[in-house]
Amino acid sequence: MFWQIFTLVVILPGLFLGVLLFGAFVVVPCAFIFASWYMRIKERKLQRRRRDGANVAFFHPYCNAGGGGERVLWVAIKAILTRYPDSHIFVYTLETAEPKTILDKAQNQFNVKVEPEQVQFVRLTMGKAIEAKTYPYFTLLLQSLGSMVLGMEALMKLNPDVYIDTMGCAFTYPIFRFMAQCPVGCYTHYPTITSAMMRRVKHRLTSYNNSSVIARNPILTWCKLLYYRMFGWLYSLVGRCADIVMVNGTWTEEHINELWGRPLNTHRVYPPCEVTELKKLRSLVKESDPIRILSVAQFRPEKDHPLMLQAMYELRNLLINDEMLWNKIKLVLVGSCRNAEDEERVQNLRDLAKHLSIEDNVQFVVNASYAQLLQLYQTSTLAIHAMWNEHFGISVVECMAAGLPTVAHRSGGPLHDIVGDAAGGALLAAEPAQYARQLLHLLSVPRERRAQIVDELRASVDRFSVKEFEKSFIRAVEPLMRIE
Ligand SMILES: *[C@@H]1O[C@H](CO)[C@@H](O)[C@H](O)[C@H]1NC(C)=O
Ligand SMILES: *[C@@H]1O[C@H](CO)[C@@H](O)[C@H](O)[C@H]1NC(C)=O
Ligand SMILES: *[C@@H]1O[C@H](CO)[C@@H](O)[C@H](O)[C@H]1NC(C)=O
Ligand SMILES: CC(=O)N[C@H]1CO[C@H](CO)[C@@H](O)[C@@H]1O
Repeated sequence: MFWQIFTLVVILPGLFLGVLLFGAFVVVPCAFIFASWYMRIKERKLQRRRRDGANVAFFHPYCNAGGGGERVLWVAIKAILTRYPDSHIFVYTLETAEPKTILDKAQNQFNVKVEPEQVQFVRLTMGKAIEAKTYPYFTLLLQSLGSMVLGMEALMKLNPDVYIDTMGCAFTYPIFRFMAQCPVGCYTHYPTITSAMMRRVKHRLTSYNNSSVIARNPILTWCKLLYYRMFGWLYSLVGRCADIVMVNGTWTEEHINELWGRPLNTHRVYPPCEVTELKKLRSLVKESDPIRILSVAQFRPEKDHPLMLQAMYELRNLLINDEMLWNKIKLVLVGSCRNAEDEERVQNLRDLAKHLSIEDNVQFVVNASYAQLLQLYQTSTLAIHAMWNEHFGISVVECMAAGLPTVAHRSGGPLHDIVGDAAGGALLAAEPAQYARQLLHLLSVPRERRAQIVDELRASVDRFSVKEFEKSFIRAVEPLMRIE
């Protein structure tokens, strides 16, 4: 009884008063100081920017790696320099190589020429914080928090006017959005977490980096699911801090929209593909040559070479009355083998071809050189692609650029990104019989029409060219570069 009265009369009012005093003497003044400091920084930055041009900073810790992500980085830098000549480019990086070495590599590998005085490198040192091997457990979360540490280091070293992330480090966005007071743009190749990953945990599937102990134990499964959910929630929270989002294709766009839910600020900007050289290739097919159907795909299970062999089998059934034509047709499977498993796969494919008794019409070219591949592009008549749900399908784009009418799988990138409006020269299929019909359809195109189809094919891959990338990239980042 006494305690209840005591609580009512003393503790509760005391608490109330405490909160009130705390609010009046600590929170409000702090907020006030913070706000004025904030405005001053913003004002000072704006003055400098008006006078000297914008400082545009790219976050790309591994800018010398020479992969597809780096091509995006360098082409994007070049595009900004061309469109906004008075801007200053900075690259946050962990690389220790000399600027000249990095820029030379960009020129040799991607054919992008940037002068050393046009770009400055801001060297970061806390690389360990974002390496997956630093964290044996909770890799996803800890790595992301690590990227925040790296982002803080970056901000300490340079506070830019525009921040663009091309590595997909979403956890750095709030830092630059709120602490640096600058607009944030990002180019996302791949969401850090996808709902497919969560589904896999839920259904207790062991995939490459799961541990089977977790998959067998329901409580651990539940914990892991909770962890993924929480991470997904955090990821969507930080992702929404980006003012504009660029994604590299339909697949990524769908996932990012699901997670970040900002379709109006999300732009699809296809990465620049090097298609100009392939577009210059001239066909060297002679009347006496075999009719080659080319497949360019590593000998990996997901590439689904057996589907191509079954399609050939169906094609032979269609050509039962035209032995002459069938004897001329040759499926050429070009691809590399990475290891003994791949070699075994090739052997199995040979056996399957024999089993379907089409072995005389199938040719394997393992580990072809680039020169050999170019020659095959020029001496083939059609191309085929069979992988289900491929995210993009650069090999399809390359075959089309080389002027080969193509039949691709009706799913993923070929369906949503590539074949869409290729007009006649590129077709889709899913079943072996369908493949066979589409191939036959392309084979029976009359010669006059064929030249026209090839031109249309080549024109359609311009959507993936460097020029188109520059145009879409500039259009997307325009709002960031405007001074309001
Ligand atoms: C799972 O593996 C991928 C690729 O190796 C890695 O990026 C990711 O951080 C790993 N996730 C977890 C939870 O270990
Ligand atoms: C986008 O990036 C991912 C990851 O690198 C890749 O798998 C996918 O093919 C890319 N999409 C396009 C359209 O290039
Ligand atoms: C193809 O290359 C891989 C790795 O470079 C090698 O292990 C393999 O033996 C090669 N296969 C053939 C048939 O040349
Ligand atoms: C990294 C890891 O633990 N991978 C495991 C995923 O599950 C398979 C199947 O149980 C194991 O063989 C892997 O070692």
